[in-house]
Amino acid sequence: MRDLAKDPEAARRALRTMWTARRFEEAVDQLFARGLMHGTMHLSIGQEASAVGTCLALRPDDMITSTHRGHSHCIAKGADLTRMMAELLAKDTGYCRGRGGSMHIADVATGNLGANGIVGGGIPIAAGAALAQKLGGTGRVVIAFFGDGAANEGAFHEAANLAAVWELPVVFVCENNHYGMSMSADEAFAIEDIASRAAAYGFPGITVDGNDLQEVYEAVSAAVDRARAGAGPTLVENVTYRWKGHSKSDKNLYRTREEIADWQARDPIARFEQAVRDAGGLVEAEIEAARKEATHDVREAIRAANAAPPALAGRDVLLGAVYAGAVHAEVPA
Ligand SMILES: Cc1ncc(C[n+]2csc(CCOP(=O)(O)OP(=O)(O)O)c2C)c(N)n1
Repeated sequence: MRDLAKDPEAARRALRTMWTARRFEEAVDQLFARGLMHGTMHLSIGQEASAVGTCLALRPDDMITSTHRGHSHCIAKGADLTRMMAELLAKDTGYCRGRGGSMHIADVATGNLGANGIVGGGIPIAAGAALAQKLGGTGRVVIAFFGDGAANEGAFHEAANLAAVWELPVVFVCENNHYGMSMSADEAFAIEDIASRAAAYGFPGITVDGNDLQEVYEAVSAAVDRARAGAGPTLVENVTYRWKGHSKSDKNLYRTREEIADWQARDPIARFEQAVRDAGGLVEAEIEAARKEATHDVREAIRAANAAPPALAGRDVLLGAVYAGAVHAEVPA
């Protein structure tokens, strides 16, 4: 298995992508605080190794489905930063022409079948997409990203069962960040590892340190190889932590400052940088360059998105994006 920290090209790409995800979310956090961004959003700061390690194990034509906490998944799969930023700033050049916001970014061109505001909603979509790949003989694999809370949804269990029975080329990637809103996973589960649920459906499950890029990459790579070989699904549980609240309305009253600080000390990006230093994959100036490039890319995305025209509003525009033509024509004024 490739050692990402030793491989200069892979290390550079991984660092730049993790920093881009981090800087993007720090920027939208600030834009929101300044009243320049509306609605809500869910930040995945602290979870970057899960998104990036997983997508590094994919081919460009493989696919993902994402969640309400999906910025880093979109970025790791190759989404255009300016179109993402434009979507969050309600601009006409956004992925949904500014009508969807943070939770509705889909980018079929990079294999991203969409974020999803319905907890667990992306899991059956991934299984369905995997069925299409199997029937079409495309050799592509589909990743379903979801949280610990989603593992208690019926959608997870139904999709897991069908994927197992039909040996679908899908990998279930559970990002166990310890909370579903304010509900601690310790209270929501009577099992130690969410990965153990795979056994109930007859496929392998593995729990890894989700803040360790290499561990995530290795586990998902093995699962992707298995799926591509026609052997069916795997459940990979990435144990991680979100530093910020659940969403913009979260007062963070259900966990302690000490707990958050403890996890911040396990920052997945700082850890990988240290691994790269130790392995000699990149010199300090190259590590610094990856950080700077990410900061620059995010600034450019904000600049370009700010300059773009606002999303169009009005009844016809909005209904036109929801209903097919014939149905639209019948909606009374
Ligand atoms: C079907 C459904 N139920 C409830 C909600 C409200 N809701 C939004 S996010 C969330 C928690 C999800 O937790 P988890 O799956 O662990 O993901 P995380 O937020 O931790 O990334 C809930 C209950 C929803 N959007 N959809």
